[in-house]
Amino acid sequence: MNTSASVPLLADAPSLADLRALVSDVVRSTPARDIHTHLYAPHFQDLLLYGIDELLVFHYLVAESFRGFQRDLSYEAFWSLSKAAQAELIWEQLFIRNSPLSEAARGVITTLNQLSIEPRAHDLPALRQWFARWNADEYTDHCMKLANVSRLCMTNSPFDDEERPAWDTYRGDSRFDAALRIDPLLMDWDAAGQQLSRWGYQVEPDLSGQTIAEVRRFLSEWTHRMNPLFVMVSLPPTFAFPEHSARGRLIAEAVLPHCAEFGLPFSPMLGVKKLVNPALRLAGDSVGRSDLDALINLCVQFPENKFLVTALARENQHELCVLARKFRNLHPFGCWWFTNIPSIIDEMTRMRLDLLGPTFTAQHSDARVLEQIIYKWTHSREVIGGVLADRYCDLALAGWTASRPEIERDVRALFGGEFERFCAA
Ligand code: RAT
Ligand code: ZN
Repeated sequence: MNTSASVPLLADAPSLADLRALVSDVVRSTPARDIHTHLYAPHFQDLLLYGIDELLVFHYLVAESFRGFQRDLSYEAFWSLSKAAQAELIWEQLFIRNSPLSEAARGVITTLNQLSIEPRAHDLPALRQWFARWNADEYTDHCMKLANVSRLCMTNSPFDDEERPAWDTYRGDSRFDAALRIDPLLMDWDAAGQQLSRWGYQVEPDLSGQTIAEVRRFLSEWTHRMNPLFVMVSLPPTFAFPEHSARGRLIAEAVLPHCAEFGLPFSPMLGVKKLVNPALRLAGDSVGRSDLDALINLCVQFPENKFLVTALARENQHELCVLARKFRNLHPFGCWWFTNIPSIIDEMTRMRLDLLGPTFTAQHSDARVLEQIIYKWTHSREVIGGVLADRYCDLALAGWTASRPEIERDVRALFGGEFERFCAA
């Protein structure tokens, strides 16, 4: 922010300090639509995770704990422990032996604090008792209120054996949206095709015959069942398009025509290197730079489709913004996973505002445990609020003082409004 600029503020304009306070208030009080989480509506029962043990065994914290665990604790020994025992080890490692300075560790403290729990005043058994008194339905409302989140989008996989049967009896939940996740279909066609055959679809390993039509029938049936906001997949840094592969053909001939027919965005999440350390299981994935030419080709070759995109590599963020300037069927969203840390949220939000104005979705939580929406949105709002305050101050110094309704409009756009406009287009 350039506070020493010589352009005077208008006489009746708020001071820069007042403007900062106003922006911060708007960012805190504007509800966010959380467009990507791994949370489930209470109907899905045990799939909705909450409580102190779940918070502590979050895979981000597992990865961090292993850096400090004694060498004689093998990965397998850790995984063979009960969840409570794993949580105790992580608590000891990240909160007692060290200060919880990392983003994910601080997140546990922010969460407890906003739940009105003094973390140092309790041991884990006492904390467990506190969480055990809630029922899932009321607790969902409570956490959404504390996080100031208006809706949560789930990640829904027809290939998940635990989740699939629950759809038979699900009648919707006004707090939750669905997203149709199809990683197995695109990343492991051999196995997914066999599964589709077992479910009665006429598919062939080489995609011949009725295969494409049958994959579309599968997608249509699940789209009717789930009523998803979009169709999503996470892809490796090596993803290319077009591509002579089952994945390339399935995207071009089944997934994108399906999305166009139902008016759904396709959401490639780019840049995950799966299981670079398989022993860490869910915590073992890493990041790599993607070649965004694949995205250019998708946007050019499928102008009737909409692409809702996030990238994992910091190095891809600038190019993604530039591409969004070129293609209005491309909507960047969120600071995903390893980029969901204050230093990078700050950098990405500034860059996106510089290049796109308020025409992107600033953040999603990626929460896997219900209470995480509290810290993820609190921390993100702190950073995004600071970036926006700088920006409105710079604008005021340039001669345009935004009013409260204008700031509210812009923040609503960044917290879900632009996403809704993009989906409706
Ligand atoms: O951020 C995460 O929790 C990751 O493990 C992934 O789930 C990622 O967000 C994804 O959706 O693939
Ligand atoms: Zn995710």
